Amino acid sequence: MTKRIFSGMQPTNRLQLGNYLGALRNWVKLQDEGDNQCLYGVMDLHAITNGHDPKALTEATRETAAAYIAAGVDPKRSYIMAQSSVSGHAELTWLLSSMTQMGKLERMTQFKDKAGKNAERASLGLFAYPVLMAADILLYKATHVPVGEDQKQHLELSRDVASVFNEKYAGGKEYFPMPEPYIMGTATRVMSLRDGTQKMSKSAESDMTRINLTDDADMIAKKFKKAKTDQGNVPASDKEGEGRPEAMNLIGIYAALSDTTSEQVMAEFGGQQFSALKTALSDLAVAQLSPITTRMSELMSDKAEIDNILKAGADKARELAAPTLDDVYKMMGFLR
Ligand code: AQP
Repeated sequence: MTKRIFSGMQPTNRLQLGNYLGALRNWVKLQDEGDNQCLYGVMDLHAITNGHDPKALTEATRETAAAYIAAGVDPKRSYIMAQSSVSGHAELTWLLSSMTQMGKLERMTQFKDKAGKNAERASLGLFAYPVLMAADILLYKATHVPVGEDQKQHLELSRDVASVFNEKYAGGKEYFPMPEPYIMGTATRVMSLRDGTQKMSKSAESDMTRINLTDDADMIAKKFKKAKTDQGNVPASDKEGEGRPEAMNLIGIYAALSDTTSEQVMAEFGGQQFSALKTALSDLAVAQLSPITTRMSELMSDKAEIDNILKAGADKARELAAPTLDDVYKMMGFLR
């Protein structure tokens, strides 16, 4: 069976190493696997829910698309589009929002995390984020969604919304397939370089917490050199690494970049000073990321070309989505 895969990233800032190791490089593998049909959106509608700068959004949208392509997503085989250019995302969100209970949205931990103590001031968009995500997936009848740990709860809500629709408007038939989480064997959770208990994030305030896909070799070396560690040496086992999140994070990043396991990294570096691991890590990161960085900057030098790629992707995506949106309107009783 052909798997239809949907995923995306928010153009909230420049992509960081966690986006690459946890998602992007897996997308490329999925594109190259079997006869998967992959759609990778630049999720600009999601990106405005926490306040945004219009110019920065435009640039980040292009740069995110450039990162996808530079990392190996092929716009000829996979769909790459800006979410906002396919109006079905927003339309379906409205239709689905009327069958999503507030109580379910209130239980979403990401809303609680992102809204923080100031939930009263958070936007309706941030609260409704999971409904937009459900629409993103269902609009294309995606069967599989590569997700990180933090998105599992949202995917569960998408499944819930799909079954409510199927029950209410499709007479219990599976009009929307239940989207399955696609957990990649190599899925990695990359943590901040300054605090091993926080995930590396492109919108975290300090740039020193993350490696950006646009960082040059010197910057990568500087960030790893300054990465927080502890007084001890590199742990040689999980037991030695207990309660040492920063140390285990560097080991995890090394393992992910070198396609090995943390155990192998600990066998190689265990007992040595952190400086040895940090130097090796910088070299490895530079070797893996610099071709992507170079390609991104080539792509960004021709913005019209990126815009064309996004436009072509949106045209294809719109075509794919149109019959579903039309069905949904009709099934819900709208005159078409
Ligand atoms: N640190 C991470 N480790 C592993 N995977 C990660 N992802 C993000 N950070 C890490 C994965 O990247 C994809 C895109 O994420 P997103 O842009 O939708 O937003 P996010 O997950 O909230 O990522 P950021 O970088 O933290 O963005 P901001 O700062 O805007 O919130 C997802 O598949 C995610 O799992």
